[in-house]
Amino acid sequence: MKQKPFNVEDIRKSFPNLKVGVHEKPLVYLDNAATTFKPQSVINAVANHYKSGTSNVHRGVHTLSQQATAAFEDARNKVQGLLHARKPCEIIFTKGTTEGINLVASSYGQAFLRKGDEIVISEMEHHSNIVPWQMLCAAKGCILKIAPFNDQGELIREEFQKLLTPKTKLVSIVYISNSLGTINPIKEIIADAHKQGAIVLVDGAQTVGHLAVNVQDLDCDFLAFSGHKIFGPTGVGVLYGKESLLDQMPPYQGGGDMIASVTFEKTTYNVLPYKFEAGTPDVAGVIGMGAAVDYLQSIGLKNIERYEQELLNYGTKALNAISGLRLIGTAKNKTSILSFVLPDIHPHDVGTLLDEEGIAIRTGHHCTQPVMKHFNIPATSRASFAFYNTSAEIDQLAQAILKVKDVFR
Ligand code: C6P
Repeated sequence: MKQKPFNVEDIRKSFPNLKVGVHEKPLVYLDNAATTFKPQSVINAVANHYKSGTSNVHRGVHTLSQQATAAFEDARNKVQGLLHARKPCEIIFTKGTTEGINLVASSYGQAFLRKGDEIVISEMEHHSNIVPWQMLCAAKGCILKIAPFNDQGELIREEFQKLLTPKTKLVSIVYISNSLGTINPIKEIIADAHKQGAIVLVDGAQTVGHLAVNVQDLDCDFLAFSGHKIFGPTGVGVLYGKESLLDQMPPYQGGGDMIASVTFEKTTYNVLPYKFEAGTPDVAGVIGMGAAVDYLQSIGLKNIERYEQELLNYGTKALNAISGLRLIGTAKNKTSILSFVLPDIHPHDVGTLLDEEGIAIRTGHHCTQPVMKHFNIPATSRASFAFYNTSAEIDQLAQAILKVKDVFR
């Protein structure tokens, strides 16, 4: 796909939501790790499906159904291209990252994990990559092991390696932490785990759409992400899985579309990827996610990565200049997420006062309570950038934080 030169002002014009005002101030949206705004092309793709293309997929011989099926499968090809997967059948459409991880825990876990087997995750996981494994361990008698991170928020590789034994059957690790911004050395982690014969699931929720991802180069066995964090619709996502593994796994849910034949005596299952896509999918959402992939490709992941690193460097300097402000997550290899605390000011107060200035950030534990426990804090304020943010917006953020400090002085 042809890429235009990177121009943030042009890019901003594609996002209608950037134009809204909050408290009669222009909106500064810095909550992109929670969800991203949608370019007009994504909004059009979803609206056009409902305006003139509404139909179910894989079920009809009529024209609209054929067209919807073609657009739906085209979105699968686009995601395959984005992730550099070997085949489209390795792309399973889900509701999002959470469902992708639950699918693996439930299907792979139930079929292949046994009592005493070990699962390794890290201390910086989102709850979506903790709770499904705890549930599996409770059901099957497996053991969950936790790889720690240091006070910069970097995974301690030697400690992780020490946890890997021949009993380790599965490793599930976040690529980029949503509360620290740390970029984990995921390729090395995957290689470590494979040496012990463990399979690896990568939580790519904060990665896809920010870094170029090549699942063949990483050699991950599974990777999950959400459409709404890659400038696509909410309610859709992707689980990538190696064909050889997906083929061996039992279905996650039963219902329409995932079967080859059904009798009361015996049901046989559909081929990949449909075996894992029971019921009517979010057709418009998947088509919208395909449009989001097109949009990302038109800007170029390398350009996005470079620009977001510039924003991170600028933002880190700006926030470090505020006396008393402490950044939580100072890894050498980081992406554009800045979590911080201010002495004696609760993050919820920071969030509320920034909102009055038109600045949207997230405050709380960010669904990573163990990360908060590590730093012995209840919550952080988190500014998270996307490629449509600007250094001027970061200046506004810094000014507004100074104002918050004045209010509490
Ligand atoms: N993090 C945040 O504000 P879902 O909800 O399924 O789209 O994504 C879950 C998820 C899993 N892993 C990571 C690393 C994530 O960041 C998230 C979602 C949002 O940070 C909402 S809690």
